[in-house]
Amino acid sequence: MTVHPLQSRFEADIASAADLAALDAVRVAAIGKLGVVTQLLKTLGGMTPEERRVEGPRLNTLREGVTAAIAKRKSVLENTELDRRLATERVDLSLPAAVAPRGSVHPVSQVMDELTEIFADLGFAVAEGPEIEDDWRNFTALNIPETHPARAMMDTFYIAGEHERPMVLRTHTSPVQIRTMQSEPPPIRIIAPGRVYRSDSDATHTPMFHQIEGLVIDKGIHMGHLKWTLETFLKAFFERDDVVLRLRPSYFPFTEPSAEVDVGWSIEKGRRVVGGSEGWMEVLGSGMVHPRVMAACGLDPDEWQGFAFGTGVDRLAMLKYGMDDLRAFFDGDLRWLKHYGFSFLDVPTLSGGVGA
Ligand code: 2NM
Repeated sequence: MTVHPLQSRFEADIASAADLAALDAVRVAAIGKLGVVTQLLKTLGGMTPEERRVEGPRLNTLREGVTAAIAKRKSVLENTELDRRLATERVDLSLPAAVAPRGSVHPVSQVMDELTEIFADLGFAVAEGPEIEDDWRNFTALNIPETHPARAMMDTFYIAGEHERPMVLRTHTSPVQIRTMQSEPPPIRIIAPGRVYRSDSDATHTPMFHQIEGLVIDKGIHMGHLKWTLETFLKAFFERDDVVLRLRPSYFPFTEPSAEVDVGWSIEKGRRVVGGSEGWMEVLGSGMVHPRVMAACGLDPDEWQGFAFGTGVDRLAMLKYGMDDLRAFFDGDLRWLKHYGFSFLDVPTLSGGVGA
């Protein structure tokens, strides 16, 4: 059998097809419905048997050869196309991920996270409670008498309502400690961070602010445990080993004895920083939980002892990060947030060590 003279022409056309479109044009011209080879195959019917015996195998071989050559060339061209795309459509992993503006963490959230992290390292769990509290848990259970000025209309937001007992916007997170003592058996080690409300508004007071309180209840707990815990916490929080504490005797209805806690400050590069003891500033209130508070929560004060402490999260944030106007915290000004805000995952911990 001789090779059809058209075979080499089509093979040359196929080999020189530069892309898939050009190759398809060759396919249509050769073996498409109106293609040359298809038309030639149709002429077989009008041939003599002798002519057909020569021409039939030759034309079939031609069609098969062209079909196979096209398939082979097609796969080569497809691979070339894929290589080109892989080379040119590369993802540049070195480009910064965020094209849209990135958010930042509010200083209050940042400090809340820092405090939570530090106390978690010390074995404290986080407890939460409602911001609308009953008057009993906010005041009475905490040994705050009916006549105490903190209960006055001008100091506390009362909620009129269907409740038998008056409801208030909690003035501290202490009612969360009350709830915990009522519902969980000791030993207790918790912190209660959250929003609190007082009818007060000037450069250093906002009607809503943030507190964190801590409570430890166990057997044989004394002021030494309180002092060590607060010292360890303040060193971790201010990220300095030279934090000095001063406990001043004080009075709170819910603790006895009570102590206000000052930290020493000193001047570094013309700025007042925490550390050393050139002067003092108050950062915490604390004391041993009053036996009447224990009893109100159903705990026997002869069996259990505990210490508690409380501080303002906003004030701690101002102190640590050098912000001067408390009102700016809640203005929602994005320029302020951009200036003072934090990036994610930037929280110092006790285990991370000082200066981490
Ligand atoms: C403070 C200061 C001292 C305190 C006491 C209690 C409770 F519920 F255990 F009695 N919770 N928080 C406390 C004690 C809070 O804040 C300045």
